Amino acid sequence: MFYLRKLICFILFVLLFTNLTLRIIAQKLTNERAEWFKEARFGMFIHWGLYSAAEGVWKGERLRNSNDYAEWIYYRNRIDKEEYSELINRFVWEEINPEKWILLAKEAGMKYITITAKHHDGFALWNSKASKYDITYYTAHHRDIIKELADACKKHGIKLCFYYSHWIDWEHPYGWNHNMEINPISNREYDIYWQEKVIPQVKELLTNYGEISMLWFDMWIDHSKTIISKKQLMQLKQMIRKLQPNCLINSRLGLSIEEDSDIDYKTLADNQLGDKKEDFPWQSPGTIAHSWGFNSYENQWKSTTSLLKWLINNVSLNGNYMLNIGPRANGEVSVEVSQRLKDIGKWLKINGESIYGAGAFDLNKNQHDWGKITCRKLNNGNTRIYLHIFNWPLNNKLFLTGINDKPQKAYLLSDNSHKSISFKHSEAFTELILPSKKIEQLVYVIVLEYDKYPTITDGLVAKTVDGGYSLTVDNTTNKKACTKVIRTNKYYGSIPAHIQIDTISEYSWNLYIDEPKLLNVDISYSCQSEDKGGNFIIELENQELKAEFKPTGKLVVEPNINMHVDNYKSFNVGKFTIDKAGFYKIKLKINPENSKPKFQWIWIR
Ligand code: JFZ
Repeated sequence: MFYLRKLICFILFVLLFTNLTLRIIAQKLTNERAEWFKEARFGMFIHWGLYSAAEGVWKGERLRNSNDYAEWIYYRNRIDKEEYSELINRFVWEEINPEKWILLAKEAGMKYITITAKHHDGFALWNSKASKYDITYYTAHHRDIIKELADACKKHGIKLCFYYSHWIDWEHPYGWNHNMEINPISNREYDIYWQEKVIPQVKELLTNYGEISMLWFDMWIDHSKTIISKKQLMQLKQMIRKLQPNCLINSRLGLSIEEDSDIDYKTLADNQLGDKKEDFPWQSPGTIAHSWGFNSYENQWKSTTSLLKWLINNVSLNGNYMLNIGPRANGEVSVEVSQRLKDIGKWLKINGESIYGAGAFDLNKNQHDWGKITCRKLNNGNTRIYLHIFNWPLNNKLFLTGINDKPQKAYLLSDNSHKSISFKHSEAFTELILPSKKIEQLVYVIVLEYDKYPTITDGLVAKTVDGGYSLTVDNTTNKKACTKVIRTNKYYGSIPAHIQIDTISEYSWNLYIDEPKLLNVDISYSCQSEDKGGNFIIELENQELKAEFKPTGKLVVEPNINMHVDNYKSFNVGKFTIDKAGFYKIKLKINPENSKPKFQWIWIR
């Protein structure tokens, strides 16, 4: 009996230990594999295939459904497979040169490319032994675009990655297409597709084209919700690990990084900006207009500055950005696309230090209204903080709230001579006196050099560009309050974020005020009650301002009957005197009585 218990304990211990160590090792390897990816930060997505020749139109009819993804035309416009494959005849082969795409990526400052080796239409851009539905067969054995790209990538030092549509395949009789939600196939049938197309094709891609840096799968729902089984995904993943152990795999394989720590990075939804700092690698795929594949009806182009800010935003949260080009069937990249990429490249040539290999700093992502911060630790123990100024202050004074250490030096990244920018520092506040703005850079970057990794004072409300403090329902120290914030997009978002006050409540904010002054205090709320009653007190140390809620009534948002919302109005409640610079706590105490106010913000300046 005794021995049996000992034996069971021993077995349990071994199981637990090996499982744990294996998981830790897996995570560690994952991180090492993804080092280049974190360094790279910016990549090119290329959507190119038979659909490129349709240009978003089929037999005179534009893409069906309100969705303009031109690479979906086969499915959306219910095209016959043989007719669809005739699109190959529109390709202008003598003009097609994939090396040009690689040169464009290079000029744009991108470090890797991801080409749609096989998209949902099932058509392979390489010489595939596993399926005749491929480019070499249809071009009478003349072209293998994947091979040409692999050579160009090698020549120009760009990492090569493949998009492979594993889940959806409209060409194979047993590949998934969404109509199978009403006309299902069996798991056994799906496995025929899996074993005779997916597994051999991915094997070809990982065997015949040299080093592949990542595979970008595209199933945006979890495997539990569709036909693919976890077993099939594991089979695919294990084969990839065996063939190319350094190849990254994204979460759109259909396994989340939460379910499987061996997945290398998380792919957000299409054009979804990062919103949260993460410690694992992640990426947003983005388009410059809307469609991924070439669409002749495209007309809403994002500006170069928006795209650049998107890249900066992601890096400031430890993320990557992969921006798409959809070349035409003659290989041409439209000028709207190439011009934007070249302009981003020009910016990166000068300012790339704040992007490549840089990452998030510890301050709150929305701390400052002037822009975003990235950070880099140097080998000698020094740290550089990069302030990306999206909104240059009119008075040329830049306020940085929350860093406790004094920088050793400040300069503009685009200034070759690194001429010092003057600044003052006290406690948790740094004020920079910027040179007057020139208009050469889309976004100016200021470098702050520290002789160590600077510490922060967390949770301070930052001084805004115009010198005030905005105390909101989101930046209160009362964490619970933030979860009670009411946001609604009703009536074009005309109802601001607020907290409904039903009982006696208290909120507080921490500030660093950098100079003695008289501060005006305003509060914004909505109060529907006509009854007298309900009051609030705003306190700063031993000073207090007291007032009663006033009815604010309703607001007609649009000149349409019945479109009325609560009216949020700002009221001045008095002044606070600040005798000396320092840390302060501001408290708001609300007694709603019958008035049931909705609190929005306090503004101090
Ligand atoms: C997929 C593809 O269907 C599309 O053609 C393109 O290749 C894009 C990059 O990826 O599109 C998606 C991806 C995610 C969602 C919807 C469509 N999603 O999260 O709902």
